[in-house]
Amino acid sequence: MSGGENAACRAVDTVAAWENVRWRLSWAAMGEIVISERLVEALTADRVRVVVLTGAGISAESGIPTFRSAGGWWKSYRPEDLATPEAFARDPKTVWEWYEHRRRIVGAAKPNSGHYELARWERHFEKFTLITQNVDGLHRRAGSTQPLELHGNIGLSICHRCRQSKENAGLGPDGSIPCCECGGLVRPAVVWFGEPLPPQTLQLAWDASERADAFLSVGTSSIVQPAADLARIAKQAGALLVEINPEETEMSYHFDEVLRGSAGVVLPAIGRRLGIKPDDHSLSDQVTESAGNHED
Ligand code: BJW
Ligand code: ZN
Repeated sequence: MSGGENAACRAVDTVAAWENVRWRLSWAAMGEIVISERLVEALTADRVRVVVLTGAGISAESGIPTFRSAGGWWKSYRPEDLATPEAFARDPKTVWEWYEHRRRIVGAAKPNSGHYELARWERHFEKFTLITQNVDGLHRRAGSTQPLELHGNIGLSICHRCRQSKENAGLGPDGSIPCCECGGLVRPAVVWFGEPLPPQTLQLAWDASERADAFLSVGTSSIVQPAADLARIAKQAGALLVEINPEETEMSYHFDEVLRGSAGVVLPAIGRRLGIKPDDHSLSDQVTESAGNHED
């Protein structure tokens, strides 16, 4: 096929893809979440491997601010002042104050119906991987037992120099920065820009994405790497790619299905369509209440 024909085919594909998306959007605008037959078929296939990647949007309905949408942290603060190793080296107190403030928000928050639905999915699907960019621990509190936390956990702390874990560390009442025996400063156990993700966790996420039959991207702007790449890996491997987000993202066009709505509404709607029983989730928040990562 000539280059010109290739371009023409791509143009037709583009129009068809946008028609598809527009059709879905028009339903969403009418307040109805349309779960396509294609998605139902994919999720009910024998031994289907389901991967879900979540971002800050799934916790928005729990009252935790996102980073980039309306009211998000990066609308009022610069990431380079709060979420880089350079910022911590320059002004550890300001960085700690931001994280202490966020720890208080997370501590007061409760998982929402989106988190609980995904905990049910873990029990429902034989092969299910939950990957999250969130550091708030709400998936565990909702009952998910093995979320792959790509960006760490805000409730935990480590030494910035020797990486040793530290129990219950935080800013002192006088504003002093917690210190390690090695002389290094203690910091929240999260991944900042320019830092590598925990290699084992990333590898597990990568492997699961490579093997996924259905990959659902929930409440993320799909901007931050390498997390955003997982959808691309899944697509290359032939997975059905689904985006759940009330807003369009820079990556929306690459998804096979776009469900415009909040995670707390759309995920349970999918669950109902699949016949996944809404069980009593009042237990799980009590069982895994601690901010720690591996309590179960
Ligand atoms: C709803 C909703 C509702 C609202 N329901 N949805 C290639 C090109 C350019 C740069 C890079 C590149 N590769 C790597 C980089 C650098 C960088 C990067 O990606 N930069 C981009 C900004 C371009 N990446 C890194 O530095 C990463 N490290 C790395 O690559 O290391 C390499 C290395 C190897 C070896 C040695 C050394 C280095 C690290 C990334 C760390 C990200 N950290 C943060 C903050 C720290 C944790 C914390 O304090 O919480 O993680 S940044 C912030 O963004 C946070 C999030 O986890 C992450 C993703 O954000 P997310 O979840 O998508 O949130 P939002 O706000 O963006 O989107 C929310 C969405 O929800 C919106 O779309 C809403 O519409 C939606 N929504 N309500 C459903 N009810
Ligand atoms: Zn140390």
